[in-house]
Amino acid sequence: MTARIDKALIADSNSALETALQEDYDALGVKLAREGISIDDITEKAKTFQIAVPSWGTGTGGTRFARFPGIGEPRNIFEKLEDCGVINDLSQCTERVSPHFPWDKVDDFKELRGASDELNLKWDSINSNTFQDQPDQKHSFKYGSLSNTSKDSRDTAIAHNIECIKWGKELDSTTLTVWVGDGSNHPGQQHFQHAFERYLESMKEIYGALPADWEMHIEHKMFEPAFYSTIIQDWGSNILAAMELGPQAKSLVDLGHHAPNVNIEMIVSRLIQFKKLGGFHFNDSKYGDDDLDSGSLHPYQQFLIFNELVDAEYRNQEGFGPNYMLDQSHNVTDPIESLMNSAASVQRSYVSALIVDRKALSGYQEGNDAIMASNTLKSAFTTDVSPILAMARKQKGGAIDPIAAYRKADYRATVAKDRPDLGGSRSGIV
Ligand code: PSV
Ligand code: MN
Repeated sequence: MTARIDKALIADSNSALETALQEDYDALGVKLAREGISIDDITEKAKTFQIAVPSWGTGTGGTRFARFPGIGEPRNIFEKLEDCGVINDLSQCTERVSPHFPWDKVDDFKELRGASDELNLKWDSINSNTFQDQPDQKHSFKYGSLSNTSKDSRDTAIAHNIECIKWGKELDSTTLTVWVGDGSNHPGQQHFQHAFERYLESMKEIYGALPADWEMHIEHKMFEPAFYSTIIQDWGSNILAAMELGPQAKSLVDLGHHAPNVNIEMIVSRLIQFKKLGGFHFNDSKYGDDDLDSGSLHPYQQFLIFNELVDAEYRNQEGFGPNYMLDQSHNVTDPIESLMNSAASVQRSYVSALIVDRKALSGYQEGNDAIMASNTLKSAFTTDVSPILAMARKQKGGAIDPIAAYRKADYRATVAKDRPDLGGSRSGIV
């Protein structure tokens, strides 16, 4: 069985909202036309926007204290895919799924390809996992993986990443994302330089196994699980590693992986400038790596990041084409609802950045008119582009109001019948 949202239900849910949407769209069209912008051109661009869904985001998240699973949770990658199919059917901007191995490992990758084809889904970046030991693992990652002092542990981590590339090829993916939790918990525990040398040596072996059309994305994170030092703790170590490895290695920016108040949009600009921006893990954060829903706390920061991205797009910046992906933990919401909301929130930032008056902004920057430069950005940010997002979804066959249509479909209750609670882990971060 393939669980889906009935197209008739989407059409029915849309019919009640269509008149109001058209009125709002026309009114926004008049406002944008005054600024010399064609709303239909922006809507066409909005329709091209895609952001990948992380397979693990479809399950209820948790903290190290507890996890409170909901009903009808997906129990394996096939069921996770079904949920991703629902998200894309309603949102129409999430046609890619990013798997995490070995969590999503299957015996038959052809079967998995068949399942994604049936749901009109494609595969995004492959995430390797060397931050936990597998049940039959001989050489532990307790003291690190790619940078472990033990060659056996390092070799185990290298072999896993190379296997991930092999599995990724079966899914037509072209990116490997490497995030490691390697680091130390005590001052003096680790020799910083030697640990980084070991990491780079291991990464070079994985890089050597990359097909010519693949990229390797390195993800930095300030802390956790190592709380004193982390091997790739910031974008500095990240870009150094990417430069050391070669042109196929780029940096990935997870919004939650920085110290509070860090100017992430400037990091993004630097990575663009040096052709090292590989991609994003979008989420929001108040304290640390909270993995809150994208744009739920800092929508202006998310917009400012897209201001840099759209600027690079308009300038046809060489080597620019980052992967967009969500990476969130949904502890108290239905993951499908959070993922739909977040995808739309990131798409909103993109669309808002599209309506920035770039010529005027450039003039204010050259003339050092700080107030007007800032107001130019604010003007785009405070323009409500919701009608463009809804129209883009509708024109692609999605829902004007994805959450309302999803709730009307009663999807969770329906799939819960086929997905009994397995009573698995109720604690820990997923
Ligand atoms: C680490 O916190 C991270 O952001 C990495 O992207 C992992 O692959 C993911 O979360 C899941 O643990
Ligand atoms: Mn991440």
